[in-house]
Amino acid sequence: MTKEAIYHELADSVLSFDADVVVQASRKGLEMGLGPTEIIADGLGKGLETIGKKFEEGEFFLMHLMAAADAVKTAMSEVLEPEMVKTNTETKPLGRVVIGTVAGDIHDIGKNIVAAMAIAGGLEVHDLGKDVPVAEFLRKAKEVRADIVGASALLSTTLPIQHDIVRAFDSERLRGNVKIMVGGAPVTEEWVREIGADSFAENASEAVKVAKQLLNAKS
Ligand code: HCB
Repeated sequence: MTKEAIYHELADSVLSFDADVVVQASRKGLEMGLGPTEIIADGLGKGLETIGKKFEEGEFFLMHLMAAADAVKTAMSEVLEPEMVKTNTETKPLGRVVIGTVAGDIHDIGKNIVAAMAIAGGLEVHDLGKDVPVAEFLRKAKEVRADIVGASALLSTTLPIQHDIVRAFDSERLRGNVKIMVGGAPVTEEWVREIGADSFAENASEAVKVAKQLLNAKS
């Protein structure tokens, strides 16, 4: 079986809206030698993208988004996250990351993947969950003396909250110590420049790479 064929099978499994089918396809992906990030980025993520498009076009409804998201979350917690975390061989964390999905936004699949990959990459991760107020990002970052804050946003209506986060850290004069990495499907490099964030990442492995670059730049 080619890699492409497994990617197709993974993407199609999401369109079954059945957690067992997605779990099975993910296990098969691992058995065939794919890494958990590949399984998500090139397989399950493509399935979610298709569902998002069909939702936009009116072919699918909210219940479809919810069922697909539940199925992917099951595969992540049962199969993929444990695999990611297994690869962490660091004994001392390389740096501290506070991460969350911004206020008004409950899309947390991508953020969860970034958090799991960051742990696997040897970072100490404080996951605030979803729908997180700006003040909570600030409070937690101060409490744990975070090096990096990761803010995820998936909606055009919640994207501006990333700007609010940058401004909040600016006004508390924390930007020297805390680097801000934004992410989520609608985030572009242009947006990062516009709001004055430190960086962004298109996917979870990129996020870990960027986080390590930000840490190196700090030290
Ligand atoms: Co949702 N939804 N949704 N949704 N949803 C999107 C995002 C649309 C694009 C679908 C569409 O219309 N085409 C759309 C947004 C349009 C827009 O604003 N321009 C949309 C909408 C409209 C809505 C509702 C408003 C629908 C409604 O109620 N009428 C509603 C909003 C609820 C709310 O948040 N207040 C809603 C609800 C839902 C759920 C709950 C049913 C479900 C989310 C479940 C969950 O997350 N627990 C859902 C889903 C699943 C989606 C789609 C289909 C998939 C999102 C996803 O998980 N992608 C999405 C369609 C799409 O995005 N194409 C659709 C896969 C992950 C892996 O990608 O980009 O999140 P990611 O993360 C990447 C990457 O960005 C980066 O790394 C991750 C891993 O590789 N990254 C970071 C992410 N965060 C980072 C942080 C960092 O610091 C660094 C990197």
